[in-house]
Amino acid sequence: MNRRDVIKLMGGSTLLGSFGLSQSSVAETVRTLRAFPSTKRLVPDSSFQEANIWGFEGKVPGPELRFKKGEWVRVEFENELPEGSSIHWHGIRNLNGMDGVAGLTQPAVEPGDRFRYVFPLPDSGTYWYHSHAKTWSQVARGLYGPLIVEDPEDPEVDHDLVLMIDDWRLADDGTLEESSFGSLHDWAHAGRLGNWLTVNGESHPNIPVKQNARVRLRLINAANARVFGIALPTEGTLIAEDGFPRTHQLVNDITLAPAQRADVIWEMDSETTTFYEVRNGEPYPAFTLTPVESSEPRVAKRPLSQKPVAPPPDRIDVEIPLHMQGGAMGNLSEAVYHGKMTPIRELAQMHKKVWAFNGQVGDHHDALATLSRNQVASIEVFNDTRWEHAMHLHGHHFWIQTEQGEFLNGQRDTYLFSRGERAKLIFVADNPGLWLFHCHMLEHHEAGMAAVIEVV
Ligand SMILES: [Cu+2]
Repeated sequence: MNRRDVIKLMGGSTLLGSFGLSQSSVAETVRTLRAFPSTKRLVPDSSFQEANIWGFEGKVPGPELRFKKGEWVRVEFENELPEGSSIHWHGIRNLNGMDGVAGLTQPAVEPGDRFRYVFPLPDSGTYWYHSHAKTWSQVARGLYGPLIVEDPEDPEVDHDLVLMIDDWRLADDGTLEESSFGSLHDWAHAGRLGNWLTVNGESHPNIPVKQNARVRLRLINAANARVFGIALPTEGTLIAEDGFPRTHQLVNDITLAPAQRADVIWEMDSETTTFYEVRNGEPYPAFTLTPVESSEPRVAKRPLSQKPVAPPPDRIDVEIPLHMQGGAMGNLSEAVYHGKMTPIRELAQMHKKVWAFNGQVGDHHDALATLSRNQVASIEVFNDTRWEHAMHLHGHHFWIQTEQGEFLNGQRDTYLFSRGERAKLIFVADNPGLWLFHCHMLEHHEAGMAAVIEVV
């Protein structure tokens, strides 16, 4: 498939037809999300400067969008940024034309322009939205927010807390460090790692919670490249990952790669409790829950009821080998770029490309595979690099089968590959369109870790 075919397919897709709904029946309340530059105090000390950020409605995170399963999202995106942008609805099994990937499912929305996103929500869970144009810069500047989809079967809780975790790279005066945007060193190593942790845009926020409350923690990793580990002070029950239900499991800590989410039910007592980030050096306080007295009744602490977890398919129709190579200390000497075999030195210095899939510098143009609808596909990944990668498939959730043949619990949309790891990402290709498959370490994506999977 070539670029012309991609455009033809985009033009030919009918977004609403497959849902049997006419445009008029969905033209209801429309929420506006404007993206524009703003400022924010990231270091809460007046001897530091405010940072220049880009935010939805000028905020980081952007407004919390909360819907019920089956409802339609209607968002008018207005771009008041100095460059093109778009909104991707991460983890939503979306209509392809609403997936928000600039350059693949839509053109970038240019400054002063607008685009209306209209799509249904087939699944409940914890999701998020973020820019999908020049993401390595735009997401790092703050263009993200939570998207929560409620379900009547959700466990009853006293507090439903969304916790969006990010690391910012700040200069010594507390402003955003901008000179290192686009650093080839970052792109070839672990990506843009920050030096300042925020939760919901605040440094170590203190969140009031009723004594002895049952709390749902919706943890979301919004960082460009940092893998977080959040230690729970006492055991919690992990009920969902990447929005999808999983078999309940008592856990003491949560690992979250970029873009991953985890839903945990946690019982508060009457003590002030701090949750620490523990995967990146010394434990660092992420957020604190402070008990408040309240005469309001608490929800009954019934045993949590288990939502059904879909078993993996018992067949594979299409195997898609994916050899990931490149990066610093890697074994990639040359790769195909724009149809031409190119030495790695030239790729890095002339084009800022340092990663390859199957010997090809990835982009949005060529399909890695073309699948017929409802085929069961297995992306058989070999991470032949010295770096971790958080691989994200758009429009679908996959099962993960380890090299030993075991399936991990549940389904995810983003999976963290360790160095040298082999695993299969298995999914039912039930959503037609052009779907990006890429590393969510956003610098890796830009530097070559991207492919398109086409479902016809
Ligand atoms: Cu990566």
